[in-house]
This record gives sequence, C-alpha cells and structure tokens, in this order.
Amino acid sequence: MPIEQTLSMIKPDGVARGLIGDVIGRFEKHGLKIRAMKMLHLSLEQARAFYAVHKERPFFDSLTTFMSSGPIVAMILEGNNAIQVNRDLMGATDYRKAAPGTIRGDFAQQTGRNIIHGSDSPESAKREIELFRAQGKL
Ligand code: IDP
Ligand code: MG
Repeated sequence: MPIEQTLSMIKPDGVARGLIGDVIGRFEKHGLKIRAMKMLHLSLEQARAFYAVHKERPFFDSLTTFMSSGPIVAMILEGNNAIQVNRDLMGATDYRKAAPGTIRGDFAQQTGRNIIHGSDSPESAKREIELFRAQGKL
C-alpha cells in the first residue's frame, strides 16, 4: 500500500461547533499521522483559488464565502492510502448520503456545512498541499 499525503481542512462550521478534537482524534485513531497543522483564516481570494475547480458550479460563491467566513484548521495527513482513508472517514459530500460513523454522517446537517474537506485524488492532494505550502500557510 502506498504511503500518501493528503490535505484536510476542518471547515469554519467544524471549528465553530467545537469539533476539532473529535475530528483529529478520528484521524489519529485510524493511523493517519498529522505531519503539519495550523489554524488560519482564508481570505476570499485564497478560498476561490483553492476551490477553482468548482468555479462554474452554482455553489461556488456560497462555498468560498463560507470557507473565508471564519477560522479553519488545515492539516497534512500521511499514511497508507491516506487519500482514500481520509475520504472514507469524512463520508459522502451530500450530508443525507453520509453514513453514520463518518464525520459528515455524524455531524453534518447541510451539504454546504459539511464540517470537513479532504483531497479527492493524488493529483488534488499534490496541488492542494503545494498551494498551502507555497503560501507559507502549512
Ligand atoms: P467534497 O468536499 O466531498 O470533495 P466537492 O464536490 O468537491 O465535495 O464540493 C466541495 C464542497 O462544495 C462540498 O464539500 C460542499 O461543502 C460544497 N457543495 C458541493 N455540492 C454542493 C451542493 O450541491 N450544494 C451546496 N454545496 C455543495
Ligand atoms: Mg472535493
């Protein structure tokens, strides 16, 4: 199994709801190593750059406004198959489809307020980690 790194963010709703400890505890208990971590507040411009892949989607403005509305916790997670392991721990994007026992399944009440971000592929993980590293944010 490949050792991978992936980019995780506890979104402003997860921070505001006091879920940082629970989320990080899940990662650690499942063997994902936290290689870097920082609480920070994205500017609207940084959120738009991060989510550029979604710029044509109807939810782009609400997503990026929300992501820049308060502090987040950004992390680089590392482990065997870390990208997929992290996605499995997160649960489905649509909160109604997120299985119980996943972060979104246990906590999310709206798709636009779904607690957590995680890279969805090796290409995304590389791009997202480089974006944070290049800006000196992680
Ligand atoms: P992901 O976070 O599971 O990778 P993406 O499709 O990459 O999901 O979408 C990015 C984020 O945009 C989601 O986590 C969610 O917060 C928001 N989003 C996606 N689809 C919708 C939607 O249909 N309505 C509202 N927000 C959405
Ligand atoms: Mg995504």
